Amino acid sequence: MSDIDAKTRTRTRVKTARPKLHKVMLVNDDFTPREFVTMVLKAEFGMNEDQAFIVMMTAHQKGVCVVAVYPQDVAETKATRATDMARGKGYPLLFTTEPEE
Ligand code: TYC
Repeated sequence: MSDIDAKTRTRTRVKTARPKLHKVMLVNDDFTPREFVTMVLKAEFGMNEDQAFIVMMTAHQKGVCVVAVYPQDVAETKATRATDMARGKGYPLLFTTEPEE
């Protein structure tokens, strides 16, 4: 094979695209008690009291706060479980997911 042929051959891609991580977002509302939000953050996202309080207050003041990032399936499962915990008590608390940039 000539040099020109070798240079123009297509290379097999070695790098595998890393799947995008997804953010779990905490959305503020006017009804869910602060203590309940903090409890859910600790129970589902493994936060301690201080971490959970900061995330809860950030959502309370800004309207929304990033809770954590995970692979898509984990993010969706955790957001659903956390939201369902609130529905079980009749609260409108909402966790959403979105792909990281
Ligand atoms: N805003 C709620 C209240 O004052 C507390 C709250 C905080 C609710 C964060 C949801 O994502 C939330 N009781």
